[in-house]
Amino acid sequence: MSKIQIDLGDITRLDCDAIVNAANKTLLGGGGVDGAIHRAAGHELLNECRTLGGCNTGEAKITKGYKLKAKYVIHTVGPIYSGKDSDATNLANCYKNSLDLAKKYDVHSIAFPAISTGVYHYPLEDATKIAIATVDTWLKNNSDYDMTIIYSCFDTKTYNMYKAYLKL
Ligand code: AR6
Repeated sequence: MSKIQIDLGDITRLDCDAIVNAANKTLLGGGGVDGAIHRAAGHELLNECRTLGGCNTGEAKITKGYKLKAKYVIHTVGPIYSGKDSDATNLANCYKNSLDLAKKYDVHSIAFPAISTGVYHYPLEDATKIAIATVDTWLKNNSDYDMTIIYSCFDTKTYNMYKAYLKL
Protein backbone atom coordinates (compact mmCIF):
# COMPACT_ATOMS: atom_id res chain seq x y z
CA MET A 1 0.00 0.00 0.00
CA SER A 2 1.32 3.44 -0.84
CA LYS A 3 0.00 6.96 -0.71
CA ILE A 4 0.95 10.10 -2.55
CA GLN A 5 0.36 13.55 -1.11
CA ILE A 6 1.24 17.14 -2.01
CA ASP A 7 2.13 19.66 0.67
CA LEU A 8 2.45 23.41 0.25
CA GLY A 9 5.03 24.93 2.60
CA ASP A 10 8.34 24.38 4.32
CA ILE A 11 9.65 20.81 4.14
CA THR A 12 11.46 21.17 7.48
CA ARG A 13 8.20 21.18 9.44
CA LEU A 14 6.98 17.86 8.05
CA ASP A 15 6.52 14.94 10.38
CA CYS A 16 7.66 11.99 8.32
CA ASP A 17 10.41 9.36 8.53
CA ALA A 18 12.72 11.14 6.10
CA ILE A 19 12.96 14.40 4.21
CA VAL A 20 15.07 14.75 1.09
CA ASN A 21 17.56 17.58 0.72
CA ALA A 22 18.36 19.07 -2.71
CA ALA A 23 22.01 19.49 -1.84
CA ASN A 24 25.19 20.24 -3.77
CA LYS A 25 28.17 17.92 -4.28
CA THR A 26 29.97 19.12 -1.15
CA LEU A 27 27.02 18.25 1.14
CA LEU A 28 28.19 21.13 3.30
CA GLY A 29 25.09 23.29 3.01
CA GLY A 30 23.96 26.10 0.74
CA GLY A 31 20.90 28.20 0.01
CA GLY A 32 17.31 27.22 -0.84
CA VAL A 33 15.94 24.07 0.72
CA ASP A 34 19.47 22.97 1.68
CA GLY A 35 19.97 26.08 3.82
CA ALA A 36 16.54 25.69 5.40
CA ILE A 37 17.20 22.05 6.33
CA HIS A 38 20.60 22.81 7.84
CA ARG A 39 19.18 25.72 9.85
CA ALA A 40 16.29 23.65 11.19
CA ALA A 41 18.32 20.51 11.93
CA GLY A 42 21.12 22.36 13.72
CA HIS A 43 24.91 22.27 13.50
CA GLU A 44 25.13 18.56 14.26
CA LEU A 45 23.82 17.90 10.76
CA LEU A 46 26.76 19.74 9.24
CA ASN A 47 29.14 17.78 11.47
CA GLU A 48 27.77 14.49 10.16
CA CYS A 49 27.78 15.77 6.57
CA ARG A 50 31.50 16.56 6.91
CA THR A 51 32.15 12.83 7.38
CA LEU A 52 30.40 11.82 4.15
CA GLY A 53 32.97 12.93 1.59
CA GLY A 54 30.48 14.70 -0.68
CA CYS A 55 28.06 13.16 -3.15
CA ASN A 56 27.95 12.83 -6.93
CA THR A 57 25.09 14.11 -9.07
CA GLY A 58 22.16 11.69 -9.03
CA GLU A 59 23.39 9.85 -5.94
CA ALA A 60 22.07 9.97 -2.38
CA LYS A 61 23.48 9.80 1.15
CA ILE A 62 21.67 9.58 4.48
CA THR A 63 22.15 11.30 7.83
CA LYS A 64 20.15 11.63 11.00
CA GLY A 65 17.56 14.42 11.23
CA TYR A 66 18.76 15.91 14.54
CA LYS A 67 16.37 18.75 15.54
CA LEU A 68 13.94 17.97 12.72
CA LYS A 69 10.81 15.93 13.29
CA ALA A 70 12.05 13.65 10.53
CA LYS A 71 14.31 10.85 11.73
CA TYR A 72 16.53 11.06 8.64
CA VAL A 73 17.67 13.48 5.97
CA ILE A 74 18.46 11.97 2.60
CA HIS A 75 20.83 14.25 0.72
CA THR A 76 20.78 14.04 -3.05
CA VAL A 77 22.43 16.19 -5.69
CA GLY A 78 20.31 17.19 -8.65
CA PRO A 79 21.75 18.19 -12.03
CA ILE A 80 22.56 21.80 -12.79
CA TYR A 81 20.30 22.21 -15.84
CA SER A 82 22.30 22.21 -19.08
CA GLY A 83 19.77 20.97 -21.65
CA LYS A 84 21.68 17.71 -22.21
CA ASP A 85 19.94 14.30 -22.17
CA SER A 86 21.96 13.38 -19.09
CA ASP A 87 20.01 15.96 -17.04
CA ALA A 88 16.86 13.85 -17.11
CA THR A 89 18.74 10.66 -16.20
CA ASN A 90 20.52 12.38 -13.35
CA LEU A 91 17.31 13.89 -12.00
CA ALA A 92 15.48 10.54 -12.19
CA ASN A 93 18.41 8.91 -10.36
CA CYS A 94 18.00 11.39 -7.48
CA TYR A 95 14.47 10.13 -6.85
CA LYS A 96 15.26 6.44 -7.42
CA ASN A 97 18.43 6.39 -5.32
CA SER A 98 16.75 8.34 -2.51
CA LEU A 99 13.92 5.82 -2.40
CA ASP A 100 16.27 2.82 -2.51
CA LEU A 101 18.25 4.28 0.38
CA ALA A 102 15.06 5.10 2.29
CA LYS A 103 13.87 1.52 2.01
CA LYS A 104 17.22 0.24 3.27
CA TYR A 105 16.67 2.32 6.43
CA ASP A 106 13.09 1.17 6.90
CA VAL A 107 11.68 4.59 6.00
CA HIS A 108 7.96 4.43 5.28
CA SER A 109 7.19 8.11 4.68
CA ILE A 110 9.39 10.47 2.70
CA ALA A 111 9.08 14.08 1.56
CA PHE A 112 10.74 15.35 -1.62
CA PRO A 113 11.34 18.98 -2.56
CA ALA A 114 11.23 19.87 -6.26
CA ILE A 115 14.87 18.91 -6.82
CA SER A 116 16.92 21.10 -9.22
CA THR A 117 14.04 23.49 -9.98
CA GLY A 118 15.45 26.39 -7.94
CA VAL A 119 19.05 27.54 -8.17
CA TYR A 120 19.83 24.66 -10.58
CA HIS A 121 17.18 25.97 -13.06
CA TYR A 122 15.63 22.71 -14.23
CA PRO A 123 12.40 23.64 -16.07
CA LEU A 124 9.59 23.00 -13.59
CA GLU A 125 7.20 21.12 -15.86
CA ASP A 126 9.86 18.70 -17.15
CA ALA A 127 11.22 18.16 -13.63
CA THR A 128 7.73 17.49 -12.27
CA LYS A 129 7.03 14.87 -14.94
CA ILE A 130 10.35 13.13 -14.23
CA ALA A 131 9.75 13.16 -10.47
CA ILE A 132 6.27 11.70 -10.74
CA ALA A 133 7.17 9.07 -13.36
CA THR A 134 10.26 7.91 -11.46
CA VAL A 135 8.45 7.68 -8.14
CA ASP A 136 5.52 5.84 -9.75
CA THR A 137 7.88 3.29 -11.31
CA TRP A 138 9.65 2.80 -7.99
CA LEU A 139 6.35 2.27 -6.17
CA LYS A 140 5.28 -0.25 -8.80
CA ASN A 141 8.59 -2.11 -8.50
CA ASN A 142 8.30 -2.11 -4.70
CA SER A 143 4.61 -2.80 -4.39
CA ASP A 144 5.17 -5.07 -1.36
CA TYR A 145 6.62 -2.11 0.60
CA ASP A 146 4.45 0.45 2.38
CA MET A 147 5.72 3.91 1.40
CA THR A 148 4.02 7.29 1.65
CA ILE A 149 5.33 9.98 -0.70
CA ILE A 150 4.94 13.67 0.08
CA TYR A 151 5.78 16.16 -2.65
CA SER A 152 6.81 19.26 -0.72
CA CYS A 153 6.09 22.38 -2.75
CA PHE A 154 7.38 25.70 -1.50
CA ASP A 155 5.29 27.90 -3.78
CA THR A 156 1.88 27.74 -5.45
CA LYS A 157 3.36 27.46 -8.94
CA THR A 158 5.10 24.22 -7.98
CA TYR A 159 2.08 23.02 -6.01
CA ASN A 160 -0.25 23.59 -8.96
CA MET A 161 2.13 21.84 -11.34
CA TYR A 162 2.22 18.73 -9.15
CA LYS A 163 -1.53 18.91 -8.69
CA ALA A 164 -2.06 18.98 -12.45
CA TYR A 165 0.19 16.01 -13.16
CA LEU A 166 -0.84 13.90 -10.18
CA LYS A 167 -4.52 14.43 -10.85
CA LEU A 168 -5.21 14.25 -7.11
N1 AR6 B 1 10.88 23.56 1.78
C1 AR6 B 1 10.52 23.01 0.59
N2 AR6 B 1 10.98 23.43 -0.60
C2 AR6 B 1 11.84 24.48 -0.59
C3 AR6 B 1 12.27 25.11 0.61
C4 AR6 B 1 11.75 24.61 1.83
N3 AR6 B 1 12.10 25.12 3.00
N4 AR6 B 1 13.12 26.13 0.27
C5 AR6 B 1 13.22 26.13 -1.08
N5 AR6 B 1 12.43 25.15 -1.59
P1 AR6 B 1 16.73 24.83 -4.48
P2 AR6 B 1 18.17 23.14 -6.42
C6 AR6 B 1 12.19 24.78 -3.00
O1 AR6 B 1 17.31 26.06 -5.09
O2 AR6 B 1 17.53 23.85 -7.57
C7 AR6 B 1 21.35 25.05 -2.79
O3 AR6 B 1 22.13 26.18 -2.56
C8 AR6 B 1 12.49 25.82 -4.06
O4 AR6 B 1 11.46 26.80 -4.12
O5 AR6 B 1 16.68 24.74 -3.00
O6 AR6 B 1 18.23 21.64 -6.45
C9 AR6 B 1 22.15 23.76 -2.74
O7 AR6 B 1 23.21 23.82 -1.81
C10 AR6 B 1 12.51 24.94 -5.29
O8 AR6 B 1 11.16 24.66 -5.71
O9 AR6 B 1 17.52 23.50 -4.99
C11 AR6 B 1 22.66 23.63 -4.14
O10 AR6 B 1 23.81 24.38 -4.35
C12 AR6 B 1 13.13 23.62 -4.78
O11 AR6 B 1 13.01 23.70 -3.35
C13 AR6 B 1 21.53 24.20 -4.97
O12 AR6 B 1 20.84 25.12 -4.12
C14 AR6 B 1 14.57 23.43 -5.15
O13 AR6 B 1 15.27 24.67 -5.09
C15 AR6 B 1 20.54 23.15 -5.42
O14 AR6 B 1 19.63 23.71 -6.30
